[in-house]
Amino acid sequence: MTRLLLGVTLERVCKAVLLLCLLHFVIIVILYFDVYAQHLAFFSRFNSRSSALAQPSPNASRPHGTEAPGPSPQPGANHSSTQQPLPPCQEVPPGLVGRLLIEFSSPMSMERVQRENPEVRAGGKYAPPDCQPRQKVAILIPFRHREHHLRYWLHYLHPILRRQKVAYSIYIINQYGEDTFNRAKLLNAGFLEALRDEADYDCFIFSDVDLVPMDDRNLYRCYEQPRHFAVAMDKFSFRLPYAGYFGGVSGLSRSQFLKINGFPNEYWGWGGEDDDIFNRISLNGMKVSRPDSRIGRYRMIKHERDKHNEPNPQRFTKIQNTKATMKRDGISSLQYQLVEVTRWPLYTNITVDIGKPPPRPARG
Ligand code: BGN
Repeated sequence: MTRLLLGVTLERVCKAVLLLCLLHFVIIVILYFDVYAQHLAFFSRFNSRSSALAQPSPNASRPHGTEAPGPSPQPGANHSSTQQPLPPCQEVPPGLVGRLLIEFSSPMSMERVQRENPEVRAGGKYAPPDCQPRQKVAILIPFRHREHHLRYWLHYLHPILRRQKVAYSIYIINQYGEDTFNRAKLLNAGFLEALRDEADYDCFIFSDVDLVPMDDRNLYRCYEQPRHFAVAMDKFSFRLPYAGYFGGVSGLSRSQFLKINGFPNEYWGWGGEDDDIFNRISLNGMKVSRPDSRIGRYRMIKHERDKHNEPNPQRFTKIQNTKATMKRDGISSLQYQLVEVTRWPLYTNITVDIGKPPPRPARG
């Protein structure tokens, strides 16, 4: 009797083990085909992306006064409408790496940057393929004759921004001609031109072309309060040079920017415009927010002082008068001519004629 019972139990155990083995085998077969399919998809994507190097896209140039090209596809637009909607991107992106090694001694070419960033769409646009980004960010870089810096900036920033899981576009706001440089006026023009390109940006980040973040936890997006990102630059021994410093890299949401009437148009040459922006923020009841100085670290690419960007001797008196000037001087009074828009593979180049400083009143 006991033998019979033992036999039956043994038979059941054997059957169960056999069933488990079968199940295991089926799972392995399914997984194998899944990985194989992913491989195929990866290679076909790689092949289709690696064509067409360093050319602006056709019909990209837009001459003086003509209409902006139509809006580009929205974030996640490559995700077909029959598929499930993407989940929202996580508040803290999971793929960040923290501290980064940044150096500017090895040579850099646009072809290399392009080859290493096949995910970036024409005009320097990107949206995460696997989640719905929380913000759509326009990154504006005031520019003239700094191609060498731009190559490094793009080389480092595209991968960082991808890891940060935002939808973004890079706009180079190039000052036409050789008159005195005007950083803040270029950024005002960039704000309007970015919105003419795509009307739904939530956030505008204003970055100098020679500043590269050393930590990808410094998230390029907008916050409850206007953001100052470049809080610990190598040239200032990784400290704020003074409490009200707002230079280098900053970010304002569309409503924060409009609340301060944009940036001043009347700072020609180097210095003071960032202090005026800081004053505008405080005078409008906002408070600058900043990352921790261990995270907001930056390397600056060393360079000679630019021609036609001498220190502005009027800056000392100008920054005393922000309260009186900000209502009349800003995005509301901005005048400029659009010269050309070109969509390059890694950025959109917008050349604007912002004029020249008014003649100084004669002395005596
Ligand atoms: C400040 C400049 C800023 C500049 C920083 C850092 C002025 C205004 C008169 C005091 N401000 O002194 O524009 O970003 O240095 O270089 O010069």
